[in-house]
Amino acid sequence: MKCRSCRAPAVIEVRRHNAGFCQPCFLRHCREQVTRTIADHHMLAPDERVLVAVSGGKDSLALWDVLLDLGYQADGLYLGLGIGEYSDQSGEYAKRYAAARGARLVEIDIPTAFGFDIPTGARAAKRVPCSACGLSKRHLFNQAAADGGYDVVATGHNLDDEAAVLFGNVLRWDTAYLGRQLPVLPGGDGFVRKVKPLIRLSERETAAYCVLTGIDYIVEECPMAEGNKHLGYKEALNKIEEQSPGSKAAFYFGFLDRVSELFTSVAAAERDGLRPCASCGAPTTGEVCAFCKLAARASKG
Ligand code: Q46
Ligand code: ZN
Repeated sequence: MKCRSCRAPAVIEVRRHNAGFCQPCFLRHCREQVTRTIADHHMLAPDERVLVAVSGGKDSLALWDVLLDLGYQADGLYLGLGIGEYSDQSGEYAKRYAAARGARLVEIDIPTAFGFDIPTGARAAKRVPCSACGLSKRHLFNQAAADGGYDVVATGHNLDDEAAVLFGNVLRWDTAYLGRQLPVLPGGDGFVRKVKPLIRLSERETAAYCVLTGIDYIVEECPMAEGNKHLGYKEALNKIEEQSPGSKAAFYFGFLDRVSELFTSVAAAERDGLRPCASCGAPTTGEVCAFCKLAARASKG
């Protein structure tokens, strides 16, 4: 197979685009997809300060790398979740990348800063680990970005992630989640803007990007992910994609272009009811935000 752009031998085939790419043209393709996403959704202005949520995995490191290459002022934020060896190792990958690239990495270790780790916190709050983890990440990324004076938080969600989340939201017809499942969540009311610049790249493409640029990333999945619904949805969509390449992109971008607007009012209504958390000041619907509740339950053990 030959490269679609320059006819040199291809190193990767992207069936969704019915195209092969050589190494330089593939890396350019990745940058172009991100540039197009940022422009289409008005994600970032050139002079804005970006905080990239970095896990040490392929998606977040590829995102950070592309944003730096495109000239954005992008710092990384690594959250230590206290998930045993997995957290120790993923933190090392994040730090190694930052050092090699001469980029700034902000680090927050949840056990050190708040006195609990995600598995313990989840047990104490009777939540599944990914739920305790997800709410902690959302809270702490937002807080760190606000405290550090960043204009925007960027996360490495890729096309496979977004299609799988959409699949789950549609299966349950969760209209509030559907209204919030956007590539850009606007800032205001205590929220820093959140953007997902990798939605036009698949998981396989972000992995190839890292391999072809020599970025070392943690390959192991988080041990808590095992058996979660999200992985099941991904597998189901992978089967469909194998039979008809392009299905995931059609499903997700069709939703963004033609359907998502129908649900944004449901999500907007939710935002209207927000007030500052009595304990930390973060926007919440209750008296105390979900993160402060989790921290309080975890400290009682
Ligand atoms: S880190 Fe956290 Fe993920 Fe691990 S506990 Fe679940 S949500 S699986 S992206
Ligand atoms: Zn709070």
